[in-house]
Amino acid sequence: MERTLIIIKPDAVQRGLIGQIITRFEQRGLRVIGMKLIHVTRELAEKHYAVHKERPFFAKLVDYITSSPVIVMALEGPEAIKAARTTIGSTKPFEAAAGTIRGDFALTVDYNLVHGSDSPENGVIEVANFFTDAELLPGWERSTDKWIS
Ligand code: DAT
Ligand code: MG
Repeated sequence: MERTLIIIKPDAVQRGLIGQIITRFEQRGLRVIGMKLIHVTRELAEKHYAVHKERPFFAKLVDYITSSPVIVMALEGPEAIKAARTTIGSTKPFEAAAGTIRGDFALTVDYNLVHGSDSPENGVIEVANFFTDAELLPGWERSTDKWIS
C-alpha cells in the first residue's frame, strides 16, 4: 500500500476544475484518506519544494503555489505513486498524453494544475508535511475495495 500527496493547485481551483480532477483519481480506484482546502504559506511551500531550491524557477514556483487556495488530498492504494502520476500526466502539459489531467486541461509547465508525489518515500514525507495524523483516516473500509484491488 502506498500513499501520495495530491495538490490541486491554484490554477485548477480558480478555473473550477476541482471536481473533475478529484473524479479522475476517484474513478481510478485510489482511496481518499485526507482532504482539505488551504492557503499554502510560504514556509510550507519552501519546505515542499525544497528539492528545487537551486533551480531558476524556484521563486516562481513558491509564488504560484501560495497565490490562491489549493485542495490537498492524501490518497492511498496499491502502486498509488505511479497510478496518480500516470493520471496526472507529464510535467510539461504540452507533452502530456491526452486522457491525462495535464493532457486534457493544461498547456504550460507554469500552470500544470496538479502535484503528485514522485516516490513512496516522498509520498509519506509530503503527506506528513500537509496533514496531522488526526486529519487522516488511513485504511478505512470501502465497500467497493474487493472489486478494485
Ligand atoms: P512534477 O510536478 O511533474 O512532479 P517536478 O517535480 O519536476 O514536476 O517539478 C515541480 C514543479 O516545478 C513542476 O510541476 C513545475 C515546475 N517546473 C519543473 N520544471 C520546470 C521548468 N523547466 N521550468 C519551469 N517550471 C518547472
Ligand atoms: Mg515532482
